[in-house]
Amino acid sequence: MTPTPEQALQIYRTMLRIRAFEEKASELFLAGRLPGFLHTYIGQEAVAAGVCVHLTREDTITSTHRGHGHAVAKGARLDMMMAELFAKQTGYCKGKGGSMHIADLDLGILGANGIVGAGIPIAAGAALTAQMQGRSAVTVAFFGDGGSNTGAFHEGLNLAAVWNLPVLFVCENNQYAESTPREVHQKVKDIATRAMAYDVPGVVVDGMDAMAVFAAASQAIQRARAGGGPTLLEAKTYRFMGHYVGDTGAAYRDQVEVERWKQRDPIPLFRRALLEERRVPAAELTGIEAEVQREIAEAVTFAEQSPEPDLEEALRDIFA
Ligand SMILES: Cc1ncc(C[n+]2csc(CCOP(=O)(O)OP(=O)(O)O)c2C)c(N)n1
Repeated sequence: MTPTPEQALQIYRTMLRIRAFEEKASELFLAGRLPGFLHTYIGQEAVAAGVCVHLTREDTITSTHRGHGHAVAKGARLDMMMAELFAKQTGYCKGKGGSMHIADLDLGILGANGIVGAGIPIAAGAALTAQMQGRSAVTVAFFGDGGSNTGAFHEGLNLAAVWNLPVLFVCENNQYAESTPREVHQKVKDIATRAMAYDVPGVVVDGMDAMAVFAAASQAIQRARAGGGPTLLEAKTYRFMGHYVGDTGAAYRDQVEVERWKQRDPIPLFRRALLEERRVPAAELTGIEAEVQREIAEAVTFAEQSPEPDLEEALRDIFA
């Protein structure tokens, strides 16, 4: 299955919005303008864009410490995200969460999560809720290759399998868990083979190819909506930058490898496919690119001009 013309342009726009947002955020962070930590998703955009284009507002997602891309793809506003990074009152968590805790329940974004693997059982729980309420909503859990080694992964997959839950587990295998190469922390060649242990389908897809992600996600999501239960989708991808902004990655991976993956940067790859295979006029793509740049500039202005949270805000929304 291939995207409709509207879906194809939506995927392209989403990838650009993620890339531009994070390039700007990295620049601001390195200039000392943002507090906290930033983990960029640059290089992995085809996964969030190719999966989330299938989701409606009623569907839900869980995310990781590398969560900007998932939030953007599920419909988050860039200005509120940027304000959150600036720790301003107008941010998604009123400036109290920062990069790793962006959530919007109305958009079905159940939250980024700094605890590796923790979104997986939350996704199973959200899918169980939808199933018990008789709704056709699905939940997508995004996590990394490192996340697939946690107990939460195995518990989450097991429960989703035995209860036949409408959930798609998307493992973004970007080849590293912090500074540890995947083959050092995992014996299996394909993480998708772990699905076998739970008797659910395990699918490997090229995570640099938005069209391939689209097709694989389409099948798994349709299956989940129709009561067919969970799927484990492993997207082979790569993070172009270090583990966090400030980490160059030079200590644990060689530049030849990085350059080899950059040859398959998902954005120019998809742009070429739009131009050559789908005959989208270049002017249309240039127009989208300009709109996204404008949106980023406006998001930064919005964040800069927003007020700081009140001091009392620190004591609100505390549950324990
Ligand atoms: C439960 C838990 N253990 C360890 C950490 C420290 N930690 C933060 S990110 C990370 C690596 C995660 O790797 P992966 O899941 O592959 O995600 P990626 O960073 O590659 O996107 C680790 C071990 C943590 N945050 N939570």
